[in-house]
Amino acid sequence: MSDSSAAHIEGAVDYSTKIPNNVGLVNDARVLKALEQWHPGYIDWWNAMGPEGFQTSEVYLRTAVSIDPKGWAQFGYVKMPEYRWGVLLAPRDESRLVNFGASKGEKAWQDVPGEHRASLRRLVVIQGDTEPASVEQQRHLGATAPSLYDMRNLFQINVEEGRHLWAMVYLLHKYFGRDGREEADGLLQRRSGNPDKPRMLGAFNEATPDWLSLFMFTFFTDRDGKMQLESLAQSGFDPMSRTCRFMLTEEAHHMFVGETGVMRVLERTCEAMKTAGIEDPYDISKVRALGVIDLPTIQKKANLHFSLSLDLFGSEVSTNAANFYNAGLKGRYMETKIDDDHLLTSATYHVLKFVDGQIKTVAEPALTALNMRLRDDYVKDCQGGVNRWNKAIEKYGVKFQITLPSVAFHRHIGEFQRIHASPDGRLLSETEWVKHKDSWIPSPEDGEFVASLMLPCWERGKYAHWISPPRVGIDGKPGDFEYVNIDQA
Ligand code: BYC
Ligand code: FE
Ligand code: FE
Repeated sequence: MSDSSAAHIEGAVDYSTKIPNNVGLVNDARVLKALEQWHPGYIDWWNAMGPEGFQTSEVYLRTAVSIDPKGWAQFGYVKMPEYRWGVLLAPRDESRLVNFGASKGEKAWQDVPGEHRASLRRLVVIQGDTEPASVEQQRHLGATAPSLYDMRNLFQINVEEGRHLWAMVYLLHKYFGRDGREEADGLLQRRSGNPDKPRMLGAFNEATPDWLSLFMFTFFTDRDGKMQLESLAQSGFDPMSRTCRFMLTEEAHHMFVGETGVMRVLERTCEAMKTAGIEDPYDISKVRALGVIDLPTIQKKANLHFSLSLDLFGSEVSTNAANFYNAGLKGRYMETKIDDDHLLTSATYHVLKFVDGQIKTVAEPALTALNMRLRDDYVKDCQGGVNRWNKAIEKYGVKFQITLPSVAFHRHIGEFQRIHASPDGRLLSETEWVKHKDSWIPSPEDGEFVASLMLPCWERGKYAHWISPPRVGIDGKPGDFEYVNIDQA
């Protein structure tokens, strides 16, 4: 039996080709060749723009060896540039249909319908662009990792975002011919934050200066990733759906790192306050003197990353979104669980808008309000995590709660981009905004303070002073496990 036959066992990944895959690349010479040609450019990009330093360190990473949810991961020491980035799709369901839009009821498409080619390519490219962007944004963080455990989690996320890029590049090469190839090359050319060749979406050109930002990013921005992937997983274009479904299994870990990361920072701060007998969370200088991050600064970071992530949903009212839905390309969150006609030709949806100088709820056609709807689902999902943070603060008896700011706060896309609003949703003049903004989003001084705590802590089993150790290790490993073996040079 040849290695390649493994690809035909349900869920198995074929490692015989240069690009591990479960899509039968061994029998698809054209696409295999295209991906092999794209590979060196990817490795060059990874070496130039991936994690800075540590490229020769052994990192305890999980690699997908199967797509069976129960047994897909295998853990072991890997040097990041040698990670086996693969093309992995969830299994095909022969009976799957297009479940919404004008083509509802047709068999799911195995090829790109000609009339939807441009829209679909755009969705694939935008999705693909965010993945390397996040790696670029996070590339400096290894140097200040608060523990080997955290460093390993960062690198795990980075290699998986790299794999998500591969996932989109596969679709481009397989289904979009020459322009797909050009787009795949473009994904390696744009750079986060570069004014001449920026990444496509706003939040992916922002800096991730410190580890608290990383945790907020993986909580809020990776969660946008989850919502977008969930709606693309509904796609009538079956390869897109299958690709996104597998990506979602990896996304869960990214959000876990974010939620538990922020949680550990909150716990450490509350614990230090309690020990020192500080009751007022706003006594910032006293709290900072303990070497931990004060709660109001954590709130400001949440405000910033939440508002940047809301921008990723596009305009509240969007004909693009309506067209994507009508075309059967991008559905709603949990589309098939929703009890309605899945056409939305006559339905309405409540949208928050800025009308006559006021923030108001307006009924809009549900089709054009799909971005708003997905954003609402997103906000609910965020709130769940925030509630868990607040329970932890409560346990320490500290009188403080993290809140999600108004969706009108600090926006750069959509209805509220031209106004200023406070976190509790009051309209503000330009002067008021300028006067107060430093108390709502991190000021340069806050940034300097947080940066001053970002000292590397790379001893086995040790954690930086400003963050609590995790409750459990990765892959059942003990707290003092050597998650990254730095000295492998
Ligand atoms: N920045 O009708 P509109 C992830 C553009 S994150 C810059 O308002 P639409 C990840 C828009 O492109 C998930 N430009 O919005 C997380 C359009 O341009 P054109 C990524 C923006 O199109 C962490 C114009 O404004 N995946 O995976 O309905 C780590 C008017 O558009 C922005 C996706 O986003 C912005 N924020 O919705 C790693 C899924 N917002 O066409 C990874 C694919 C809008 O006039 N993308 N514009 O030139 C989409 O579904 C949609 O493109 C969007 C925008 C939801 C992003
Ligand atoms: Fe991703
Ligand atoms: Fe992610």
